[in-house]
Amino acid sequence: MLTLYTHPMSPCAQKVRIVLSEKNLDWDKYDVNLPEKENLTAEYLKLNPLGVVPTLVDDGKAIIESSIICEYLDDKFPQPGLRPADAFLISRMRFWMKHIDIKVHPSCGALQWPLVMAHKLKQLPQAEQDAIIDKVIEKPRRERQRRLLKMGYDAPDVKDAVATYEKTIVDMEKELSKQPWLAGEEFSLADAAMAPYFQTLYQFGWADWYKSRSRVNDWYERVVSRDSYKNAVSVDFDEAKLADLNAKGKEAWLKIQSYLKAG
Ligand SMILES: N[C@@H](CCC(=O)N[C@@H](CS)C(=O)NCC(=O)O)C(=O)O
Repeated sequence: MLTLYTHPMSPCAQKVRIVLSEKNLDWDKYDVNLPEKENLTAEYLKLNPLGVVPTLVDDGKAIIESSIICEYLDDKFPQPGLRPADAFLISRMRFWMKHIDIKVHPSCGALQWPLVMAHKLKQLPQAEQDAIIDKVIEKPRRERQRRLLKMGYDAPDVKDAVATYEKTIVDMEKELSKQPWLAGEEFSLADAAMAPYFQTLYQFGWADWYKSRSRVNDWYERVVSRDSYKNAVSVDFDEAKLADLNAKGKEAWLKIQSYLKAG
């Protein structure tokens, strides 16, 4: 039996949920309470020493890191396959997955975290805020969260995140002029991995960012219309939640636009 430790708003958990759904697998869901830092409890750290979601537990064995989980699922449950047949296209698929892990994911964190996570922490006394951030396992993440908590959208991380997203969208527009999906003629793990990072733009009301790029916009529309996306992502965003996130994203969008304009 498969159990996924997840969170509705986590893009890297969403990508695993898309893959589970593409493969029509049965799985149990455990929602980890990230705002309450359940991910840093001793019990959860036994499963995932990095203290993050997602974690997949298969037959008692924990698999961590979302891209590795996606490849594990494709190895263990090969039908339908989510990797291209051609070795070069597999290399392209892995390029995108690596780019997402290294660049897009932290950028998404910089844009999203001040709007959804920092708010709760800021209600605590300063010493408690510091103590919570001190427990974050990975140093780059810990320091990023500290900066974002203190500086919000004025943190340098946000400016870098905007540049990374912009370059990613431009590069995708180029790639998608050659082929319908990021790694060729078929939907692959690369598309499953990228899609949640566009959910972030959509949910905060920043869709104009990609809508002016016709191929990227068309790609995302095709992704969103798949059952896997509806089951894995859209299901967690009802109208009330989207309205709340849209409202939270309004002021941030002005800042993002000013960073885009400044280049
Ligand atoms: N490289 C990891 C990143 C995981 C990650 O950053 N997860 C976030 C949610 S999207 C998390 O658990 N954050 C908890 C925290 O920052 O305290 C993966 O791809 O699995």
